[in-house]
Amino acid sequence: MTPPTATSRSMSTSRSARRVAALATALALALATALCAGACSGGSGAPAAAAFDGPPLLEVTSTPGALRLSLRASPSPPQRGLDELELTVVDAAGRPLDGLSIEIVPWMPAMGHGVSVVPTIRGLGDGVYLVRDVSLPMAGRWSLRTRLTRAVGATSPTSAAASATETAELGIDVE
Ligand SMILES: [Cu+2]
Repeated sequence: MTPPTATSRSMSTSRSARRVAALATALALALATALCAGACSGGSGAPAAAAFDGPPLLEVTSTPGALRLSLRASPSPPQRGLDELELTVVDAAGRPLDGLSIEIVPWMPAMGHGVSVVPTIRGLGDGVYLVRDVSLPMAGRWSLRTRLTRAVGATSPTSAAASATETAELGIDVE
């Protein structure tokens, strides 16, 4: 084995020096990013994902009773404006239900009005559905009128696949 020449040794030294400098730059950037995540608000980049920590705001059984729903909000408790909700749906045996077709209509019972914004709902798996653009423009009691439809399969070899609809009123207080 031939020892490295002086030239190649100095080249490799400057290469590793450059690597150290690059690493230091990367660390400085990472630190700045971490600090910014804690202190900056409304900066550029992707919006922070909503957090749905803690116990549900409410848990209800649907009508006629096939499903159990639990609801979390972000922010929690819900604030006036556009909110995000996380709806978890399981069957009577506690199994998560995916593939449901869900409709949610915000309604203010005391004043007899709804809203013009239609929430968007996306299944995330494990019976969890992300509900965005939930417009709650006034403080007070709201009812989220919810319809959940699922395919229940053909009842006989000659009949078409059927569906079953369950409903629920999710009452929430908006600050
Ligand atoms: Cu109102």
